[in-house]
Amino acid sequence: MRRWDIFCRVVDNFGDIGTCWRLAQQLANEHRAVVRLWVDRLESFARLCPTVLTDAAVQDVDSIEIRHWRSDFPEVDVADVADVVIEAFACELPENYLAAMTRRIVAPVWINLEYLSAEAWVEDCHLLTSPQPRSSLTKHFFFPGFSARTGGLLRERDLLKTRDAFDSAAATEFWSSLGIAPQKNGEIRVSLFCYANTALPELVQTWIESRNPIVVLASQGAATEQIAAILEETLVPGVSSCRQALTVHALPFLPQPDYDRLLWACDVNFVRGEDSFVRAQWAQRPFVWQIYPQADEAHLVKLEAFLERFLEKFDHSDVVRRCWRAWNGRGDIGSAWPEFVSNRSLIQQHGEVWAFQLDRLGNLANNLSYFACGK
Ligand code: TRH
Repeated sequence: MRRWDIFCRVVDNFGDIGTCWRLAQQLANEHRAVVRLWVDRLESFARLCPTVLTDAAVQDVDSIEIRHWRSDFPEVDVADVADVVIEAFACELPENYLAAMTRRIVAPVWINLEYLSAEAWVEDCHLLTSPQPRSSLTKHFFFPGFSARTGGLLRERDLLKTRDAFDSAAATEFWSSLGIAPQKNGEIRVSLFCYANTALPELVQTWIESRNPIVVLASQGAATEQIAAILEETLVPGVSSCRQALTVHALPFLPQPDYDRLLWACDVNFVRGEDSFVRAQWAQRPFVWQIYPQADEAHLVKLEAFLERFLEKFDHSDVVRRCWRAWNGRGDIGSAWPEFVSNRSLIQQHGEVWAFQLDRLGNLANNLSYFACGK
């Protein structure tokens, strides 16, 4: 099972390519797999991996072959089909590639890698198969998740070791690379990566009036744009903006490894979507999740499903629940935030226990590789 093709369509935002890129690297680095990553929008990819060229049909980055997935997908020779084919997030394989898969003497292992959810039904659907009526192919559904009956979460072999080695000297060096002063005593550093969020104006006001100095590292895009509108200021990377207790630094879009470091260096992380949400759990710092909004508020069910699992063994669960719900449009962030931040050391301890539990489940790339080898 040496050759893997991963197909990724960027629906919107960065989570699809962020996840596929991490998976590709882990398979190549830790499983000696020969990986090709097919991506339709190279511009999105280049934001989190600046060495990616946006105009190359084929390029190698970190020993992974990146192919631009264009709508006019060429004819595929049967010898060019990989042993394992990952269709990320039900992106639908190109017709020509699918046709070549059916012509292979040994059928490739075809896996649909699904979105992450903590809901109970995921355990019943993980590894379900879908035999294809017009060919000998079978599609397998592979669900990431938070229990041993799912595929687990992406985590590189050395991630926790690297994170533990990230000490205050490394943090100071990291801040300096961003042109930001080291953290002062008593100051609380908060990273902010979010979607449009109606709770943000009230949260910003709470930060302005806070007793402790609050330094906010706002990600490029919705976070920076909304804070700029709230403060009625222009926010650009390299220039900070202060209002009483609050200092805001607008960040550039960071390369993915630096985004991880940001999560390790901050006291509290506001994350969103899927991949930053997972990385915040491995960072083991208190975090607040804005879930990707869906029609009919289906996302709120997913939010509660995660809270249920995450907080099952935490005595101060209400503090987290109130803050997360308020951040997702259900409740008052102005009262929930002070309570959350003053309990942050307990929340952090809980996060460490949680990450330890997750770690014992193995990880998604290993589980995928093990599954593919067994087919
Ligand atoms: O960008 P997202 O909102 O992606 C979302 C979710 O994945 C959602 O489930 C999906 O349906 C939707 O896209 C289409 O949030 P996410 O998942 O956290 O992905 C962001 C990626 O960008 C992640 O890999 C971290 C990376 N990143 C950087 O590399 N640098 C940065 O500066 C920032 C802010 C993020």
